[in-house]
Amino acid sequence: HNLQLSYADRAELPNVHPLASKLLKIMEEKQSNLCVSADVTSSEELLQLADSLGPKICMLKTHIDILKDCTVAFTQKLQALAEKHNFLIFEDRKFADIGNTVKNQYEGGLYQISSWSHIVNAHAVPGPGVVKGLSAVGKPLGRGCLLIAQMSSQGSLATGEYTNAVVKMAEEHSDFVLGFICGSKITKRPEFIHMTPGVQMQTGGDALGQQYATPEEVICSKGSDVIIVGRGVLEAADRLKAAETYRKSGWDAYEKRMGH
Ligand code: BMP
Repeated sequence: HNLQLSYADRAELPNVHPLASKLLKIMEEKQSNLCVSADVTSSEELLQLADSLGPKICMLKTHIDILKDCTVAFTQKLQALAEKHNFLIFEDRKFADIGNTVKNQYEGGLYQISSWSHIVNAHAVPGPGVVKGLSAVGKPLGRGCLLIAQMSSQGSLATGEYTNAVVKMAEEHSDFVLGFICGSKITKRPEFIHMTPGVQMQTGGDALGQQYATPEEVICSKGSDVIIVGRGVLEAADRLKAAETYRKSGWDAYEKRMGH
């Protein structure tokens, strides 16, 4: 019956991660459980997307390493847009190495991800050291992390016992881990955020193993919290209109789940 707790209620839970609380409040305020996956290759285009879609989204997901022209000025402008439109930035880096290495990858290199991204994610496959390494960098900065518990792609190995072990790892590091990448609700603890990629209005997939569910299925039937939409928005003739369609569809599914 935790499904009945509203986003706003969950934001006030005593053990909620501060960033999860912030996200839940943004979602309630903007009536949006939509995270747009800004998978474009030009930083100018990404900034334009962030500025135009900003009012519709609770979060913007990036793959910084697919940009052909990333600069420090770009990440500063992106942060300013996140402030302006009140959304969080999630760099989908999928860290997956020993603690000492991910620490360096998170803080340094070309992208200095910890300096601009509120949220990152990690595979649990290396064991808890990956979370400890990321936490050493991110926690002092007030950052948070999602663990990849399931994947949307066909033939994913992240299932069953693996998924259960990821949930346990998150519970043991809830000072830094605020939720999951997953296909459905995988823990009853309402402090954790469930975020689901592989979302389009039409089910089906792409030629490389991606599999899609609808916003209604993901939020209402599967009990997830946030829909992550890339090409459903990016390949639309009118991206702003498409983003509004996904926002409304995700929000209506949430209202339905709440019994409103
Ligand atoms: P699209 O909606 O265009 O299929 O894009 C999905 C986005 O979510 C991509 O950026 C992809 O890297 C990411 N993603 C995914 O599709 N499935 C997962 O299990 C995890 C992901 O991060």
